[in-house]
Amino acid sequence: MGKTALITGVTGQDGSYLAELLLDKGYTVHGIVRRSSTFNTERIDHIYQDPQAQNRSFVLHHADLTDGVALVNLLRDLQPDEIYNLGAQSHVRVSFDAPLYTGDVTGLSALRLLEAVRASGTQARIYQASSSEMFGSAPPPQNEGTPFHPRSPYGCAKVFGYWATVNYREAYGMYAVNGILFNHESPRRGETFVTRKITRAVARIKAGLQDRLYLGNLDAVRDWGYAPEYVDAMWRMLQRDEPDDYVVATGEAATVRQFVEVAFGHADLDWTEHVRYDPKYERPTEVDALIGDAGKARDLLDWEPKVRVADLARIMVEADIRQVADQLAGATVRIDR
Ligand code: NDP
Ligand code: GDR
Repeated sequence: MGKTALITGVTGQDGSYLAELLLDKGYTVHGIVRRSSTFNTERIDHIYQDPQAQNRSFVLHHADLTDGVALVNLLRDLQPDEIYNLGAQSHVRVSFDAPLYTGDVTGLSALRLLEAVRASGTQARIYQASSSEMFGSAPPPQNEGTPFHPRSPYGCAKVFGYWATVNYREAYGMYAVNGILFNHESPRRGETFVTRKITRAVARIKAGLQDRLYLGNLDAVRDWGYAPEYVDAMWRMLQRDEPDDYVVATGEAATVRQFVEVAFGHADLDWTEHVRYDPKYERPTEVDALIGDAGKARDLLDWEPKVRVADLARIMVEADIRQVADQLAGATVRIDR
């Protein structure tokens, strides 16, 4: 019998790639989808299985991370082998506008899920989506031993989730791990995160659909990797004999400005003609530089990233150019695999 996994945040960037990976490995995958007045399953429509189909390997359930009873009931019924907690209000800038909501969904929900595991008697291994944002103003390179100094309500919430996971591991002997993932992107990245905002604008400018791109701080340094490779690291963390916490990163640094230059360059555009500053996109406190040291993941998980930032920008620009072309042709918009 194959294993069973539950993914929260299955409709997000990482959830969609992780669902594909686990299905390929023969898992039965269950995902939590929150109720929305518009469709929010675009990233997983291509793997959707009809509720009437026999022997489904991909099953969606309506639930919400803020509803602890729903989580207990679901876990009691499913008794999964692995749980990946990817659900979150994941936008750092938005967390300053909705700090309490972010604290609840992104922070407290990690604890809610751990308690639901206990209450339901599930023996599942648990992955918590921790973040390099927890390091905040701690100088790079950051690794598993770097002290946290979060710089946003989102970062604070993730620190709470991190320690709740460590505490449940120590208190109850749970197999619970933190993946401390640095920024990772793809053609499925949400349109308001900076890389996708840039690559989507490049495609639209190239097609004559827009002329300007307004951005905030171009000096921030990030360590950008490729999302499909990062979900593989998540899976590897749950296959070890002992639970532990791991940094996942490329170790390569680039500024937002450099990403802009490379992305516009791929489409033969001069970025200085199109990019303008809008202070609206600045944060009250910024994270200046995140550059990860993923040596532990390399040594213990045998995990190594292949896609570097220039390739990543190219992959995303090309996908957005195809998507804009599809839109202009009136075709069904494709989600790049
Ligand atoms: P996304 O923003 O793309 O996806 C977030 C997911 O969480 C979506 O499926 C969303 O549902 C779901 N969600 C939001 N609120 C709730 C809720 N109340 N109940 C249930 N589900 C909810 O994030 P990513 O895929 O990029 O990231 C996955 C996780 O990894 C997140 O926890 C993020 O904070 C963390 N992370 C991400 C990094 C990155 O660079 N991408 C780096 C480090 C950590 P809906 O589709 O309905 O909005
Ligand atoms: P981040 O990603 O905050 O690192 O969090 P984001 O892409 O939002 O910002 C990266 C950097 O770009 C600067 N920036 C802008 N950002 C946005 N979104 N929009 C702009 O117009 C803009 N202009 C400049 C930002 O100031 C920042 O320095 C992401 C999320 O996926 C988190 O969930 C995850 O935990 C971390 O990565 C690791």
